[in-house]
This record gives sequence, C-alpha cells and structure tokens, in this order.
Amino acid sequence: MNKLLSVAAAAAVSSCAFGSLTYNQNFDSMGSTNQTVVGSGAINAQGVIAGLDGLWQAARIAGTGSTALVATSNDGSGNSGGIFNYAQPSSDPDRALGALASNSTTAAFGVAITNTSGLTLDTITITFDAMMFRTSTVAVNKLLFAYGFSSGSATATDFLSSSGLTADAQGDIVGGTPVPSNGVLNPAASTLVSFTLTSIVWTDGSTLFLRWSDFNDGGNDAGLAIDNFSLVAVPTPGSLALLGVAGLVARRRR
Ligand SMILES: [Ca+2]
Ligand SMILES: [Ca+2]
Ligand SMILES: [Ca+2]
Repeated sequence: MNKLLSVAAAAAVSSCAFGSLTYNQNFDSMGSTNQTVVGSGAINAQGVIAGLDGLWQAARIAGTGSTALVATSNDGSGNSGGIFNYAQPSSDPDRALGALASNSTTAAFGVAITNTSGLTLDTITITFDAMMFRTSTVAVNKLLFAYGFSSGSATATDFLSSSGLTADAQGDIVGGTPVPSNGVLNPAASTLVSFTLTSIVWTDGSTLFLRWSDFNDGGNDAGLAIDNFSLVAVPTPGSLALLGVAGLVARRRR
C-alpha cells in the first residue's frame, strides 16, 4: 500500500484523515475516581496519567512535596496543590484535567502526539475549553502553554520541564477575576480557546509536545483545567501538491 494512502490506519488514538492528522481528548474516560500518575513525585519526574490514552503526563515542577501526584476527582472544593480530575459535581461524567498550585505541589501536565501521517505537517490548529473550578484570592491565575518537538531539545521524559519548548500565550489557560473569599465556582467557568500555529515543521515520526505549567501565585490559587481538546494538523502546500500528484498517479495505474 502506498505510504501516503495508508495514513488512515496508522494510529489508533490520533486519527489521520487523508493528508491531515486529528487528535481529540474529552478526558471523560477518567471517570469520577482518582487517577494515579505512576513515576511522578520528585521535581520534574513525569508520569502517565491513568485513565486516559497514555499520551497525557504530569509532573511536580516545584514545591516542597515528594509524594506521587494523583489526579484527584474533585469539584473545585479541594485546595491542596496537585492535579485534578475535575467535574461539577464531582460525580458528573463530564471530566476535565486540571491543576492547582501550592507550596508543596506546583504541577505541569501535557500531551505527546507523534506524527504518523507520513507527511511533514506545517499548520496546527488547537482548540479547547479553558475552565476554572475554583477561584483565586489575589492574582489572576494561569496555566502557561508551551510547545516543542522531539527533533528539538525536548524529549519524551522531559517535555514538562524542558526550557526548549516555545511559550505561546495564545494557549494559556487564564482564570477569572480574584475574589476575597475563594472557593468552588459552581458552575465552573468555561472559555473557548482556539488558535493556529503556522510555519511549523512537524516531520513524520517526530513527536509534538504540548504542556501547561501551573504557578504558585500569591494568596490562594485557582483550580484551572482543560476540556474538549482538539488538534488538527495539515501538511505544507508543497506536500499537498505532491500528494495530489501521487493520488493522480495511483488512479492512473488502476
Ligand atoms: Ca469532558
Ligand atoms: Ca496558580
Ligand atoms: Ca498560592
């Protein structure tokens, strides 16, 4: 089978339509139970978040604690630092992946997606819901977004801490206005974020890393989260032209 025509079968998780790569995650497979992050605990030690597709990881990037992270099922009432399996109420099947920072635990989470399309991908559109389940007292909190590739300085084991990733505020998860007496935000706030990265060189076989890093702000921190994540990547116009020629040749040979 022609490699260019085989992309649809290339990935179970990242479905590849003809000439593009699509990946979606709604986090609902976590259910309403806590999810382990085996291997995390020490600063910058990454672990895979259980209950998802194996592509999402989390790490403690700052803080005095050393116990392994747990994606804790919660509605925003929790004020201990860590990562969270959020829903409102906490038994609701519509889950979101979140974080809240403290002195003991400031976390980052992210996803590693490998290009199995057979093409160099050039333009990436990312869409998600930026959510807040718990308000902050003093500062507008953010989960800072950055991206990078396995062909750069980031590896699969350090992309949550690598300085080689490129920060881009378009992908930040930004919380709402602080309130003097903070707590659960019910219903959770949700803002649609959508942006496009252009002039990307995501070569076939290399991995795209996306991360969101928390920060221990002054006062009590917000519980921020991501849901309904979608990524669509398309090849360079040159690749598309080649694809068109290849398709034409394939048809003529029949
Ligand atoms: Ca969800
Ligand atoms: Ca914070
Ligand atoms: Ca704080």
